[in-house]
Amino acid sequence: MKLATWCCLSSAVLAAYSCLVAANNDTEEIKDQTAKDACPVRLESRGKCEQGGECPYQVNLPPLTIQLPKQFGRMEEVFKEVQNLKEIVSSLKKCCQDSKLQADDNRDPGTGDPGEEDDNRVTELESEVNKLSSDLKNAKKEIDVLQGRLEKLNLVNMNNVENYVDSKVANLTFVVNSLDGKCSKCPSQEQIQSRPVQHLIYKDCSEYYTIGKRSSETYRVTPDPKNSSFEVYCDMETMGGGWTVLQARLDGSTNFNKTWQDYKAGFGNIRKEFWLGNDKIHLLTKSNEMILRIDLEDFNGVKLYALYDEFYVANEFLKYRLHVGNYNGTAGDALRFSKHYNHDMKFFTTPDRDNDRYPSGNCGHFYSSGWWFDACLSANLNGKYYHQKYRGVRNGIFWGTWPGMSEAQPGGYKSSFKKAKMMIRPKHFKP
Ligand SMILES: *[C@@H]1O[C@H](CO)[C@@H](O)[C@H](O)[C@H]1NC(C)=O
Ligand SMILES: *[C@@H]1O[C@H](CO)[C@@H](O)[C@H](O)[C@H]1NC(C)=O
Ligand SMILES: *[C@@H]1O[C@H](CO)[C@@H](O)[C@H](O)[C@H]1NC(C)=O
Ligand SMILES: *[C@@H]1O[C@H](CO)[C@@H](O)[C@H](O)[C@H]1NC(C)=O
Ligand SMILES: *[C@@H]1O[C@H](CO)[C@@H](O)[C@H](O)[C@H]1NC(C)=O
Ligand SMILES: [Ca+2]
Repeated sequence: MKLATWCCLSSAVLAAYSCLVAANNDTEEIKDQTAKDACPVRLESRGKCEQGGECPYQVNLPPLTIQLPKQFGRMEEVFKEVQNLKEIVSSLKKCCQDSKLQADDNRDPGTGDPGEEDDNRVTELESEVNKLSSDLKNAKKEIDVLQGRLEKLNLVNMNNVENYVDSKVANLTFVVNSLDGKCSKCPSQEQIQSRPVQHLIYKDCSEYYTIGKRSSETYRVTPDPKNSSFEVYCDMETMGGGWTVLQARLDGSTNFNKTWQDYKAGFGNIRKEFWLGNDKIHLLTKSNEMILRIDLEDFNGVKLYALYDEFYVANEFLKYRLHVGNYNGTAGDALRFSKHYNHDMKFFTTPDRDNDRYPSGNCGHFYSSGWWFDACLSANLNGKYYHQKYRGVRNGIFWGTWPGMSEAQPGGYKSSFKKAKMMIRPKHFKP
C-alpha cells in the first residue's frame, strides 16, 4: 500500500493550496472576504496591539487575476476525489483486515488471495491513487513555478519600469530626430517648415545640431519628457558645436550673489550672463552621459579651456552634488586641484544654504556666490565680476590653475577674468 506516502503528499499540497488562497491561516476569514467583495481594499483590525508595537491589522487587497495552468483548475476536483477515495480505501482496508484475519490461516505468502475480487478492487484503487498522487505532484510543481514568478514580479519595482520607459522614449526620439536630420538634406527648407508634422522632443543642443541647426542661439529643449521644457542657449561653433550652455560671464551685468532658490531656478539673461538653474542642469545631465567644457579668457586676451569627460549634477534632494572626472585641456584641472581643494563630489552651497566642508562658516556667504564649495575653493566661476584686478577677499571669478594665478602680485592684487563659460554635450556626440 502506498497510503503513507499519499497521506504525506496530500497534506503538503493542501498546505500549498491554502497558502495561495490567502497568506492567512484563518479559513473563516477567506470566506468572509469573498462574501464582501464590494470594497476592493480593506484594512481590518484583528484585536489589540501587542506591546512590541505590532498590531494585528489585516489589509485585504483587490483580487488579482492570474492565468493558472489547467492542472491548477483540477486541484479542487482532484482533492475532493482524493478525499472520497481516501474514505473508500480506509473502509476497504478495514474490511480487508477483517477478512485477512479470517483468511490468514489457509493462505501461503506469494500465492493468490482467496478474496480475489476485493483484492482486484484494491489494486485498481491503488493505481488510481498513484495516478492522482502523480497528478498532484505535477500540480504542486506548477504552484511552485507560479510562486517563483510572483516573487520575481515583486522585484520589478516601479523605478526599473520608469527607467526602462525613459530609455525607450530616449531611443525613439533619437532615431526620429536623426531620421529628421537626414531628411532635411532632401526637400527644400520651406517644405520642411510648412510640414504639419511636429518634431518629437529635443533633449539638448546636440540634437538640434543633428537635425541641421548651425546657428548659435536659443532653442527649446526637453531633457526629460516627464518634466517641463525650457529655453537654453546653444553654442554651435566651439569644437564642433552642439553645446548646451549652463553658465556665462562676460560683462558683469548679472549679480551672482543669489539664494538657493535663485540658483535652483536659474537667473540672468541666457543670451548674456546667467546661471541656467540647478534643476535644469540636473535634468540635462541625468538623461545622457555628458562632458563639460569650461572656456576662460583673462584681461590679457589669454584664452584657455578645460574639458571634463564626465559631468553630472545630482538632484536637489542630494544637494546638487557635483561629479566631474577625466580632465583634459589647457587651463588646468582646477576643479580637482589637490587632495585638500577638490570640488568633485561636493554639494552645492549658496550664501543662505551651507553645505560646504568649511566648519566655521559658509563659503557661499564668504565668497558671495553659489558653487560646489569644498573648504573653500580652488575654482569658482560664479564669483563677483571684476572689470580689473582687485584687492581683499578673493571673491572674484577664479580658476586656481591659471598661469601666474597663484603667484603673489605686487600690492596684494588679484587678477580676474573677462569671460567664463560652462557648457555640456553628450559624451558620444559626433559633430
Ligand atoms: C494554522 O492553524 C493550525 C491550527 O489552528 C496551527 O497548528 C498552525 O500552527 C497554524 N499555522 C500557521 C502558519 O499559523
Ligand atoms: C535603439 O534601439 C535599437 C533597437 O533596440 C538599437 O539597435 C539602437 O542601437 C538603439 N539606439 C540607441 C541610441 O540607444
Ligand atoms: C550678497 O548678498 C547678501 C544678501 O543679500 C548681502 O548681505 C551681501 O552683502 C552681498 N555680498 C556682496 C559682496 O555683494
Ligand atoms: C522637474 O520636476 C520636479 C518634480 O516635479 C521639479 O521639482 C523640478 O523643478 C522640475 N524641473 C524643471 C527644470 O522643471
Ligand atoms: C585628451 O587629450 C589627448 C591629448 O591631447 C587627446 O589625445 C584626447 O583625445 C583628448 N581626450 C578628449 C576626450 O578630448
Ligand atoms: Ca560650512
